[in-house]
Formats: sequence, C-alpha cells, structure tokens
Amino acid sequence: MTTTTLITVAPTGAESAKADVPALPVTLDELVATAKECEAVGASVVHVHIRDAAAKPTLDLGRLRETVAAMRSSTDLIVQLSSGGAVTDPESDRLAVLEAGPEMASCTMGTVNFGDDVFMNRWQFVVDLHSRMQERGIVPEYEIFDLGHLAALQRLLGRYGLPAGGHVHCDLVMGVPGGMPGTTEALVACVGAMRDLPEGTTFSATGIGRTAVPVLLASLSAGGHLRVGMEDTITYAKDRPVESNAQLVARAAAFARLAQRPPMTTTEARALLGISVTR
Ligand code: KMH
Ligand code: ZN
Repeated sequence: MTTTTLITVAPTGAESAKADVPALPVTLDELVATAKECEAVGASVVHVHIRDAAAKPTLDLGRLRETVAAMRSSTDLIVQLSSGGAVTDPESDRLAVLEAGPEMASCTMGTVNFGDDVFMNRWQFVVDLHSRMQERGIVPEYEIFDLGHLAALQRLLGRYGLPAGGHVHCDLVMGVPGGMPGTTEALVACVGAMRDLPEGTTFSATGIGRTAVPVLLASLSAGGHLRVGMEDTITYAKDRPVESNAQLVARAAAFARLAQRPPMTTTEARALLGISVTR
C-alpha cells in the first residue's frame, strides 16, 4: 500500500461557463494563480483545459504553449494538458495539443456518452494519441470513464507497448451521466480489472458532482490517488458553491492525511509517474 497520495487538480474543464461559475479560472493569470494556490496546499499535478478571450474552451496551440510556459515558470506542478478538450473538438486539434510540449497529457480510453453529448474516442484515434506520446516522451494519464476502458487499455499496451517512462497511471472519471457511476462498487470493479494491467499500475479517481466525496473516500481506502477540481465539481456541499480550486485540494489533502497518506511532493510525483526532470 502506498504511503503518500498524488493529488491532481483539474481547475477549469470545458463544460462550465464563467457566467454561471464566477470562481472558475479561465484567463492565464487566473489559471496560474489557482495553480500556485493548489500547489501550496498539496497538489502535484495540474490537468489543464484553457479558454479563449471570450472564456470559451479552446485548443489554440499558441495559448497552450503560453500556458505550459507560465505554469513551468510559476510552479513546480506537473503540467498535464487535456487532449480531451471539449466534446466538439476535432481529432486533429486534440492530437496537436501534444505539440505544446507538456510533461503529461490525458488519453481517454474509449467513447462514452457524456450527458446529452458523445465524447468520441475511436480506437485508431486512441492508438495515434498513445503512439505520438511515446515518440515525444510525454507521459499519459489514461482516462477511464467506464469499466470496458480498462480492457481497451490492456489491449492498447499489449499491442503498442508501455507509455513513455514505463509506468501506467489511470484516472477513473466516475459519475459522468453515460459512464460508470461514482460508487464504491464501481471503483472496486475497476481495481479488480486493473489486476490485468502491468504490475505497479497506479490510479487516481474523481467523482463528478455530488459523487466527489464518496469517490475520494473510496479511492483512498482502495490505495488509490485523488483528482479534484472545478472541472468535476462546482458544489462543495449542499447549497454551497465551491469557492476555489484550492478549497477542494485542501479538503482532499486533509482526507489524505487522515488516511495516513499525506500529499506527495512534486518530486515524489515525478518519480512515481516516470517523468524525468528536465527543468
Ligand atoms: N471535457 C471532456 C469532454 C480530458 O480532459 O482528457 C473530456 C475531458 C477528458 O475532460
Ligand atoms: Zn479534462
């Protein structure tokens, strides 16, 4: 059982509108300020979606490069760019995200219904993403929205080999309407399926909306790591909007300490994930 906890913060996402969620960080300055606050209270990875001047989701490469550079100069967080983007983003733009040179990027392991939309991840697209990350030395976080995505990951690794760095890390995204539920039972089923993945595979978990805390507790008790943030949760408790991403990271860090698994440092997180230090 691991003795520390990797905490990833997903501060923005592509789904909430700034007009509805004023505390959502959408400008570069807001994103960097949020990242610094979250690092101070226990985050070691930041999962980044960016917005344009109108606060709409974008995969503009220039903005992505600027964001990676700003995060690097202001924090020691591992920068994980989202290759998922928004459900409307074309595959070519999602692949081009890798050209911004992050240490990590997400790689979703299959198509899933996503509320009233569909989050498309064709097999050949997933293979392209995985292979391009291998070529560029970018460490993937495999996003798992449903149990079958773990079988797809086993198939991917069997056919195309281990990711850059040699370590396999998954993130269970639970409670999306259309994906697996945010329950202990679903998490335990995933832990069982992960036994077929390479030895040493690690996972974090995040629960969407009101499943945030139950999933956090289930993950800690199962030896998993944590992802929290306003991409996934904009309500801290009943009738209480989230005030900041740091509020969510601080709560996760407190639970991790209670579980006798305090937050990892960024150095420990790089060692776990197989990220070589290039700074
Ligand atoms: N915004 C979702 C459609 C990822 O970042 O890789 C996809 C997503 C997953 O958030
Ligand atoms: Zn995301």
